[in-house]
Amino acid sequence: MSDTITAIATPMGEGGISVIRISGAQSLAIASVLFRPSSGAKLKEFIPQRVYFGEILDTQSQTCVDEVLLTYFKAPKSYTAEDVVEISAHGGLFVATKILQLLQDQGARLAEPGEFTRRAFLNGRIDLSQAEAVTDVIHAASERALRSAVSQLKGSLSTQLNEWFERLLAVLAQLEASIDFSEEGLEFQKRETTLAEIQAIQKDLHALIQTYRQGKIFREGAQVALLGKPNVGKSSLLNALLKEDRAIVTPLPGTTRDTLEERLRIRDIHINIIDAAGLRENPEAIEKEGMQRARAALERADLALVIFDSSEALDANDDLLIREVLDKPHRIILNKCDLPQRLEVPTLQARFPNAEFISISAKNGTGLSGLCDAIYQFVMGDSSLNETLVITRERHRQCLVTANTALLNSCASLEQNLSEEFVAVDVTIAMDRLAVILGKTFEDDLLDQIFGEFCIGK
Ligand SMILES: Nc1nc2c(ncn2[C@@H]2O[C@H](COP(=O)(O)OP(=O)(O)OP(=O)(O)O)[C@@H](O)[C@H]2O)c(=O)[nH]1
Ligand SMILES: [Mg+2]
Repeated sequence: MSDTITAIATPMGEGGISVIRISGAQSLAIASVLFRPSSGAKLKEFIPQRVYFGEILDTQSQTCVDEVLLTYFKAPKSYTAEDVVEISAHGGLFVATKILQLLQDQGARLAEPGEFTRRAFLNGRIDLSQAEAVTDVIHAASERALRSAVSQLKGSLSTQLNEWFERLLAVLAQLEASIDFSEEGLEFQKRETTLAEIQAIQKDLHALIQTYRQGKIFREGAQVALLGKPNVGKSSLLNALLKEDRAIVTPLPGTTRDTLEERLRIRDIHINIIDAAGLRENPEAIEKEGMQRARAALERADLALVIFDSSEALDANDDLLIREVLDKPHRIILNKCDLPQRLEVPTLQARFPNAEFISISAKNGTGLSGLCDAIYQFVMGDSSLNETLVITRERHRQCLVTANTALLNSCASLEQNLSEEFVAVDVTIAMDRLAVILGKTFEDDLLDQIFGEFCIGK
């Protein structure tokens, strides 16, 4: 049986209330040593899911530490599926820490980060993808991120994966029956039927993998890089979008040397916007390093905002830029629209035949709302995806990619008339990967990694 753990569940600081949480078989016994309900109720009279008002007593000095509310959740109807007690004290760091210490003195152990949720998982109340969704809910910084996290928490992903798992299990059972009775020349299910079923699952699974780009952007925010040759106004644009003087702006080319990353909110989404050194040919030594960082930012970016100075003619440095950004999703920004225009727009349009061109002035703010709309539309992508299931984690994507390959292999084996054993091996691999996402099978290392991301008390 696991021990009883405790932690402060609210942020470390001053606030309205602090919640101290206890979980494990001894929760109520430990709490009741310190708690004096004003109603005079006895421990065994405590009714689950009911809130009791009373005092926490320092047992040594017999003094009142604080007036608190205590809630008792009886196993399995609690967050961890164990007996849980939550004490809501006044929101001060000292008082919460004092109560935490008193609980430890009575034998509760300080919880590790994420240990409450880990217990909820180990006790089978939620699966691993739901446990991961708990941190996603906590870290959600936008409406869309929150919606997808809550849907995963409620089991939308689990339901889909479990359905595929069960269908593959049925396929596997048929295959194994055919293997066992192959001597007798019996075929339990037509190979075409098995093939059609695996293909149907593979198709849907592949579609789910495709949602990762969108899902990751929802969870982590899109990476948007500002790129252009020196002096086109990248840093000015960053400052204009942030509405603060964040980056240094000067009339000298080569002002920005390092990359600078800031968070920007556009309606209900957030993006990480990166200002970088200008790209140009024949850079000096320091510039070279800055340009390397700019290229790294481009590499990581989901979207490149490619900036040109519309008051100047195109030159070799613009050309260098154009070659480097063509492979990335991009939008073309023509800055300095407040100055006389000298840029050969048709020439540029020929280089970016399908791109959207947005004319702005970072200096006086013209066109910025249109630019924000374009970024927003890029992030939201194909709106048909918005309400359906998305995957948001690299761990899930990797498992699904392996499962997808295995299913394709099993289809190939069926089509080539190979024996059922070959097909079964690949179906098993696919099922195993689905099981890993759900945490039906797991290694402790993986749990340490997942729950290590949590805060203490969650
Ligand atoms: N008139 C006008 N000037 C601008 C505009 N945007 C930027 N500038 C000016 O252009 C010069 C360069 O601006 P920066 O924002 O430093 O350009 P940058 O692309 O970050 O330059 P590097 O960091 O050197 O690569 C500054 O003098 C800005 O004031 C604009 O929209 N209109
Ligand atoms: Mg700059």
